[in-house]
Amino acid sequence: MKDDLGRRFKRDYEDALRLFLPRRAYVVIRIDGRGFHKFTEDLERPYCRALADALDRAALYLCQEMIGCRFAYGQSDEYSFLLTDFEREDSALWFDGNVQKIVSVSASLFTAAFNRAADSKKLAAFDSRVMVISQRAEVERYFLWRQLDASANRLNVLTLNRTLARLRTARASATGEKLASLNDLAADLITPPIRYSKPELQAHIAYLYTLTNATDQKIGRDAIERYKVLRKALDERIAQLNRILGADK
Ligand SMILES: Nc1nc2c(ncn2[C@@H]2O[C@H](COP(=O)(O)OP(=O)(O)OP(=O)(O)O)[C@@H](O)[C@H]2O)c(=O)[nH]1
Ligand SMILES: [Mg+2]
Repeated sequence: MKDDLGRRFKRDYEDALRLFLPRRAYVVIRIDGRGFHKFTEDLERPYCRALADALDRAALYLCQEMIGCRFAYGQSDEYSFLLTDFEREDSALWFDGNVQKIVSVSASLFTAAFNRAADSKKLAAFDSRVMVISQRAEVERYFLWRQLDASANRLNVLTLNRTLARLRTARASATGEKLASLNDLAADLITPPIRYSKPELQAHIAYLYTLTNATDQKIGRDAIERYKVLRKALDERIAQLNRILGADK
């Protein structure tokens, strides 16, 4: 009777949602800190070495626990892992590709290891998602996308915001020729809040940022080229601002 009940529950409920990954494909697992805007509010920004170290330790631990893990890349509050199961005829796939096992165990192992490594009174939690990518070139683009998210746009947006804040403060007290130079620079940097105005550097950077943050967009090398152009333009404006105001402290 007890065994019948168990079999029935397994068959009718548990097995109904038991999903398996296809074999011999690239598997990417991404772990992401839950509500880390809150968890990191007292940490150094934009980059906290201790946080990165704890994430690295958790990632190393998870790499060792997962079967077939080949590569990992982390930035901000996230880590992505690449798993493969096609090197040999008998290569295994972690948990035989059982999706619920993979996402729940990866999240819990990473969470446990991170909390052990982090010197924090707060308890951190991480979510996990798994995806299957059939083409190698798409896997490369995936990691490029996460890398771009880290290095290019965060830096661009942070630098841009800082520059705009400096410009705003300086314009509030400047007069005469200095004010005129600052106004010229502002016109070049800021899109005026009127319809049909020519989008200036701020709008271009904001656009690239939304593009690389939209998870359904594929990011290719053109986005990286675009970043380089925008970064150069932004650096030129910063140099101009420094000539007017003196170097930023
Ligand atoms: N101070 C500080 N904050 C960081 C650092 N790295 C990442 N963060 C913060 O971590 C957060 C990561 O953002 P998201 O993953 O998009 O958002 P989240 O608040 O974690 O929300 P969910 O992931 O949706 O649960 C951002 O708020 C970053 O500012 C760091 O080195 N220092
Ligand atoms: Mg997060």
